[in-house]
Amino acid sequence: MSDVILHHYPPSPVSEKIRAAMGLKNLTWTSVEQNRLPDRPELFAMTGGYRRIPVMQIGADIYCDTQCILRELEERFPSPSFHPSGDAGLSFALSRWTDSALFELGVRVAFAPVADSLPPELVADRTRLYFGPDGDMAAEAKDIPHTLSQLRAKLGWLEDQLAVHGPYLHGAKASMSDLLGWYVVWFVKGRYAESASLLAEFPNILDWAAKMEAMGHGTMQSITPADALKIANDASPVTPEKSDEFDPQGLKPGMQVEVAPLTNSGETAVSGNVRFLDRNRIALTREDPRCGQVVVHFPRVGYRVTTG
Ligand SMILES: N[C@@H](CCC(=O)N[C@@H](CS)C(=O)NCC(=O)O)C(=O)O
Repeated sequence: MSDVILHHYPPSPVSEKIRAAMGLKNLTWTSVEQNRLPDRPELFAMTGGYRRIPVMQIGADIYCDTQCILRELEERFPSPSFHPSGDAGLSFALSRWTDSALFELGVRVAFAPVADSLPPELVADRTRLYFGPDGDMAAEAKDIPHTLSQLRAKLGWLEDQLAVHGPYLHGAKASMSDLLGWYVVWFVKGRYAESASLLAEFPNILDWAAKMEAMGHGTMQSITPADALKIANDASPVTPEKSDEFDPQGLKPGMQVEVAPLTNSGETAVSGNVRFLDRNRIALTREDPRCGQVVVHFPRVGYRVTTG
C-alpha cells in the first residue's frame, strides 16, 4: 500500500486537481473517501478541524490545501515535474486566479441551476461556504446568463493560451498550470447541463481536456478513514523543525498559534505549536488522543496565523 493517502470524495473538483496531479506523476496512492458534508471525525482528529477537502496524509504528517499538497508531491516525487518549463512561480500565481475568481464561477454554474434537486443541507452548507452568510443560491440561479458571460470570457483566456502554446498551457508537457485549469473545466463539464454548448467554441480546450482526462489518476487503492487514523497513530511525524529569520510576524518554532483560512464563512482555526516555517508554509505540531502526535501543514497565502 502506498504511504501517500488522499482524503477526498469523488465529486470534489478541488480533489480532482490532486487526482490529476497523481496521474501527471503516475503515482500509486491510497484513497480515503470522506463524507461530502463535514461529518469527518477521523480526519478532523488529524487536522484539528480544518474543514476543506482534499487533505493529504503521509504517516503522521498531514497536508492541508492543494497549495501544500502540490509542493509536497513535487518535493517527494520530482520527476516528472509539475514545472517542466520551470514556471513554478507563474503557476502558483495563476492558482490565485483559478482557485478564486474562476472556481467561484464554476461553483455558480455547477450548483445554482440544479440546487433545487440537491439535498437542502448540502445547498445550505455550500452557499454559506462559497457565497458567505448572505449568499443566495436562488439569486445565483437567476443570474446564470451573466455568470456565463464572465466564465466564457475567462475560458477564452485558456483557449488563447492553448492556441499559441498548446497542447498544454506551457507547451509540450502537462504542468501544474494545466491541473489548475483542468479541475474547473472538469467541474463545469461534469455538472453543468449545457456545458457542451458552452465549450463548443473552444476547440483547443476540448482537445486539451481529452488529454487531461486520458492522463488519468495514477494507481489507487482504498482504505477507510479508521485505517488512516490508525496509520497516523502508528507513525511519528517526519517534518523537521525549521525557523525563518525573515518571518514578518516574528513566529518561531515552539510558539503556540492558530491558523485559519481567510474566508468569511466561519471556518475552524487549527491550534498547535509551530514546527516548521518558511514563506510558503507553516506546520504545527498537535496532539489528539485518537492519532497521537501529528504535524499539520498549511500554506501561508490565504491563511492567517494568530498568536495566543
Ligand atoms: N483552498 C482549498 C480549497 C478546497 C475546497 O474548497 N474544497 C472544497 C471541495 S471541492 C470543499 O472543501 N468544500 C467543502 C467540503 O467539502 O466540506 C484547497 O486548495 O485545497
